[in-house]
Amino acid sequence: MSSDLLKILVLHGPNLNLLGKREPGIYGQQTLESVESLLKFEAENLGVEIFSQQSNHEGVLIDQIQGALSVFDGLLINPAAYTHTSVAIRDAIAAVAIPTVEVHLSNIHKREAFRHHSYIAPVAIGQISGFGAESYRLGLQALVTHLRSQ
Ligand code: CA2
Repeated sequence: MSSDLLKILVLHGPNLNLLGKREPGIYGQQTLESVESLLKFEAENLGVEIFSQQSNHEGVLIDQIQGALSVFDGLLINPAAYTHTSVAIRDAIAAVAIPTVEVHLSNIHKREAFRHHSYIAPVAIGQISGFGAESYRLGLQALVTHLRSQ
């Protein structure tokens, strides 16, 4: 990665590797690979660099967040089910204090009550939820706009 462009870490939480392969009625037809392509295209348009990783493991996601300190300027994260359970991921984001945008494919506020609460939202700049893969593109745009206005 060159040093002058904004660098964005994109993290996808558990089970998102199944995108496009299971439950298309809830999460859509697009695979994680196609979400990645869309994000790469948008990153090029915006003139930023992105590095993406999916993990099914909370500790791996926390290691990635900790490792982002002094390396990445922003974090775009779909914490998936950890959104609703993980104080540890929230603490990691708060500790590194890297501007963070939380994204969700589905509208978590329209779904089961247990999905309405996010541990991540209070440590994020904002949350985008319910636009399918477009949530990621909107999230990246919002994050870059925020970083450029700092
Ligand atoms: O809507 C979202 O993006 C979620 O973060 C997705 C999580 C869910 O637990 C959150 O409440 C909302 C689930 C990710 C699982 O993804 C799958 C994709 C295809 C098939 C099965 C699971």
